[in-house]
Amino acid sequence: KVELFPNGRGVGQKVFKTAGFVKHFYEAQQVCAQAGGQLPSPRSAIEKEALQQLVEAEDKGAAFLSITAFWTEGTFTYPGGEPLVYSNWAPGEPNNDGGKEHCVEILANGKWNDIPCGAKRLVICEF
Ligand code: GN1
Ligand code: CA
Repeated sequence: KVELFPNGRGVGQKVFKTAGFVKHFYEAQQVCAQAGGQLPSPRSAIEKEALQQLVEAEDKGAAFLSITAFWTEGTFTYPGGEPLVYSNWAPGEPNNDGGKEHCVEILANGKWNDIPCGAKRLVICEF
């Protein structure tokens, strides 16, 4: 437990840990892969809440999720194309604003919003 304080959270078999910096989506993906993890795929409200706590505590704005609509325009999936089993979209989202929002952020209130993958967001990895 001690190694998770203050920038990590354990939920069941999963651990979420923030890198403490912001990156574009593709760099964020690489950061997590190089660390032996991946970007977060929250599959339940309890996992969402753990991520929300990290976003709130880090106070560097929203964080990227692993979820994208890159291969399947309009349909968000986990990496590899698996359909979502849980979502927590903000009201009116995903709206594909400007037709260019294929990545997803989790806000400090826990809600999700689709954003451009070129935006910089807090890096949290899932292990
Ligand atoms: C933001 O900046 P604006 O209002 O065009 C957001 C969108 C949201 C929208 C909700 C880069 O768009 O993803 O859908 O607010 N864009 C970014 O009003 O965060
Ligand atoms: Ca959006």
